[in-house]
Amino acid sequence: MLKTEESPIQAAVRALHTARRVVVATGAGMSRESGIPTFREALTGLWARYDPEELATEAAFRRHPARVFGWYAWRRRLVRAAVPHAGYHALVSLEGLVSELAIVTQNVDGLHRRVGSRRVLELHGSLDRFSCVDARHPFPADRAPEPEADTECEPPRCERCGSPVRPDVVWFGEMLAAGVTAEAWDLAASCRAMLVVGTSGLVQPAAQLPFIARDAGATVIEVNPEPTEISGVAHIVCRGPAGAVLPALVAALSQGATK
Ligand code: BV8
Repeated sequence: MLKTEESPIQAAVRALHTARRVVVATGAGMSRESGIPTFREALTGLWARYDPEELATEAAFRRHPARVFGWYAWRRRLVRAAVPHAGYHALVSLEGLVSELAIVTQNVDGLHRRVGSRRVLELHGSLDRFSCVDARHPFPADRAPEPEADTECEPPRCERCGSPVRPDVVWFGEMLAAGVTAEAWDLAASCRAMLVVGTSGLVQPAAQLPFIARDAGATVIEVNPEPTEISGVAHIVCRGPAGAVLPALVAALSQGATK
């Protein structure tokens, strides 16, 4: 995919320039430069001794509701304090440079929506929403307790059935919502270019998206400072942080657009 004298950014610009439909698939690395730790890093403080894949399950919540609810309250505080970096704003600008752009994110922090990206599919739900664990009755976010310190926190009870309230995210062992999954798979199978940003490609089924795009003939472009499970399927690899690579990519694309 790379011409000999081309840099990865130039090759990516060439692919984006001709792509009618572009999908950007993002993972936890997309929020790293906004101060939100990724899953593979050690968690800080109270949570350093727990494995996220242990805490992010219904079984953990039913066994230790205050610990799991407190962990999400801690993450919500991090997210509220987070400032979306230049890479987020570059993706908003990218909407004006390609015919059709959709963001499919594994992240639950809502940062793409916060900066104004228009079409965002949240495969794994959102920290901003709550529902009860037994019947998934919605629970008003403004009623959720917001403990100041990083401590365990008893979840509120559902006003309709009395079961404990959980964050409205997809836990390990849970199915993704059918609608958003179907839409994301359709986009991956019909896009002409897919930017894969900040994901280790370890969590299924989200990790299939770049493979679906590649099999459908799209150009797959990875943006990540480290090699990942996706690197082997990417036609173009931009080795670097999202906060630097995405602005550089969009600046080069917009210069090309004005030529
Ligand atoms: C499912 C929401 C059907 C919650 C998340 C055994 C039993 C049950 C299931 C399984 C099983 N074995 C496998 C499975 C399937 C399981 C899975 O994939 N497990 C993995 C661990 C092997 N998947 C599921 O359970 C899914 N459901 O399969 O249902 C089913 C049902 C029953 C039984 C079988 C199958 C549901 C998965 C969704 C889980 N929920 N999030 C919450 O957030 O608390 S997943 C969560 O972790 C994130 O959403 C994200 O998806 C994932 C973390 O991955 P990444 O985003 O890639 O982040 P990571 O930290 O790994 O990597 C960061 C990357 O960023 C790195 O590459 C790094 O280099 C890079 N980076 C760092 N800095 C930067 C950067 N990049 C750019 N710029 C930078 N500055």
